[in-house]
Amino acid sequence: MVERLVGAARHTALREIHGWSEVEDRDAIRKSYHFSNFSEAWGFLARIALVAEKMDHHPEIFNVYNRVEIILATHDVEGVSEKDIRLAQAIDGLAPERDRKPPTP
Ligand code: H2B
Repeated sequence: MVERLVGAARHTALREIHGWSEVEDRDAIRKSYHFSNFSEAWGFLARIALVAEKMDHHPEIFNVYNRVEIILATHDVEGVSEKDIRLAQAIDGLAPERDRKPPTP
């Protein structure tokens, strides 16, 4: 049974995924990715689709030209669960290296 992440477990989980932030008006997390052009952005989305289907957990996706915004939430718990954290990590694994790690100072 999947549970909504709250408290210390939530804090720790969110610290493990770089660049993801909490959505303001609902319990979900979001991240934006930027590419050189539409083709690169769409290639990224195609790879996300395969991973999401395999995980049976699906992101909300917004695309405008070279920009991709991903929002993750778990419907069953109306909030963020471990499933979203795992999908966020998988999506970051498909992203360009610059979007996976904190910027070097
Ligand atoms: N995706 C997301 N983001 N949240 C869910 O709760 C969810 C899903 N549930 N994909 C899955 C499918 C569920 O509807 C099926 C039946 O497993």
